[in-house]
Amino acid sequence: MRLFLALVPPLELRQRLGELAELAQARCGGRRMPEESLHLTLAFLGEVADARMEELVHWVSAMAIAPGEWRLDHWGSFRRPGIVWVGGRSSALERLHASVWDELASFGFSDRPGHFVPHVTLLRRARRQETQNLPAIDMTWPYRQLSLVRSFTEDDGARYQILARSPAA
Ligand code: 2AM
Repeated sequence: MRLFLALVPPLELRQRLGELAELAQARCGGRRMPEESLHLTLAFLGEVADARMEELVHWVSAMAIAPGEWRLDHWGSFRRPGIVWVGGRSSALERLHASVWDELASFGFSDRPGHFVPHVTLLRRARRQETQNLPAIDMTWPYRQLSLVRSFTEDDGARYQILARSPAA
């Protein structure tokens, strides 16, 4: 199964991100991420065997993370596959990303990316990636726990299921 570790936004922020996704879609086209699917990926694990998934559920369920606040302050895009996102640099998230990958290495996961760009994908397959005239962003995302998420591919896009959460810090 396809798994990743993510931060899930609090409800109020999720709604605001959903509104931004609508604005962005009106300008850029493409497919909007459903509001309930919005997240920040901390670590993409790819295909994972069932037995390994159980180990990960135990690990995440007992994981203590330092709580923090992520400030989102800019729009961005990745050329392929037409991703439009909002995000912000954060040394706290970089530390969390590094410590999660250090622990993942002990499980044998070695696809640690060289570069971490904290972002929330709002659109996929955007026709245009002109974000310069979209409204300025200044949001704070308080986070206290990490989620282990399963991704299912369906005809109209991916669906996500939370398999485990770390205890709220
Ligand atoms: P994206 O939003 O920038 O596309 C579930 O698919 C999550 O994992 C998405 O947030 C996606 O990031 C990320 N993801 C998917 N495939 C990936 C890959 N090959 N490498 C890194 N992250 C990936």
